[in-house]
Amino acid sequence: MAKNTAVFRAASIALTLLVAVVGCDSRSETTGGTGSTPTSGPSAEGGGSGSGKKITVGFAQVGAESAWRTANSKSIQDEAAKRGITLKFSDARQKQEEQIKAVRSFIAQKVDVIVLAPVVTTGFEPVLKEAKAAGIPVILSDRRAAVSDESLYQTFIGSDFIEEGRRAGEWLAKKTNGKAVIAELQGTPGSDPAIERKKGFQEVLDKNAGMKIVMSQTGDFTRAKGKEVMEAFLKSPDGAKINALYAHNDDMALGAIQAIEEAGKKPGTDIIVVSIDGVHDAFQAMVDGKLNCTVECNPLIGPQIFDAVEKVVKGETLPKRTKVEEGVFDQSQAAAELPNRKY
Ligand code: GZL
Repeated sequence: MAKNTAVFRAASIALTLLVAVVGCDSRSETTGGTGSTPTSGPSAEGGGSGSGKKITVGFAQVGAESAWRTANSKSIQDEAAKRGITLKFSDARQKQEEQIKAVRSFIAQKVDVIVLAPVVTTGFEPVLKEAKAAGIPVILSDRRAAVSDESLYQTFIGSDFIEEGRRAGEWLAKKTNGKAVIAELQGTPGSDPAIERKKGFQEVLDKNAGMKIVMSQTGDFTRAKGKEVMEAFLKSPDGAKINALYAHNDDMALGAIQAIEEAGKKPGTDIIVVSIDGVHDAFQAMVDGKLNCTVECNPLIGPQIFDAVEKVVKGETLPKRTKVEEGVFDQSQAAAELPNRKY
């Protein structure tokens, strides 16, 4: 009798262990901003690396600061689920130390590929070296990291931010016949998009002596901060002279629009507003006549990211840069385009 009980107990322990391993392997996992214990996401089938083994990807996302970022995260999570790839997702709440912690956690978990959207360009080289030393390839998503050794990442998949800044500047130059007193809401200090969107816009100012930025400050890509900074701009001594706003993203522009209205001015008329991203609410603001132009920055790069992941897992070499195509939209196209917007 005792022998049968021991055999039964051993069998039930083995069975429990087997279920536990299968159960946690077939779900995508999401870690909160603190790199906390992953919670399970949508389950998924398939996603093998060709050798039958399921691919596991660690994704260190910037945060959830804007509608663009929300759409970007959804594109990546949906695509992983569609391909049956296990996604360990970390939201760093725009804090670099959280992103570095997440990458280290992915290394410790021995994921197959790490995808990183670096919140700022500097300070990631050490952890990228740790990933390389661990034999885990890294793909840069959305934003670049400054590295002295290009072998620290496989490819960068993102937009041409300098071109986006140029397009915003050129549209404004045309709209104002090259004469504008401009307030600028910059993105996150030290981030790839903020640095390069400013650079591209400045190229146009250098060719139009009548266009001047009279005040410039970061709104950190958020609607709340964009409103707060624009309120301060309007109350400043030169505030009454502002007749144009250049915002590095739509969320800051939408916050600024609220501030302009609360100051008793008409956004889109008294102050021409040009921004970047092309999110749904920006198109609605153009239909409402409050925003004048948005330069598209496509967040829906999930398919490109996982095409690259699957190639890297197979050992293929990728081009160092994978460009994302995008356009420019103003009020003349807003109503027709609004129903087509996917983010
Ligand atoms: C651009 C992306 C920027 C968006 C903002 O690729 O990094 O960050 O323009 C987002 O909306 O917060």
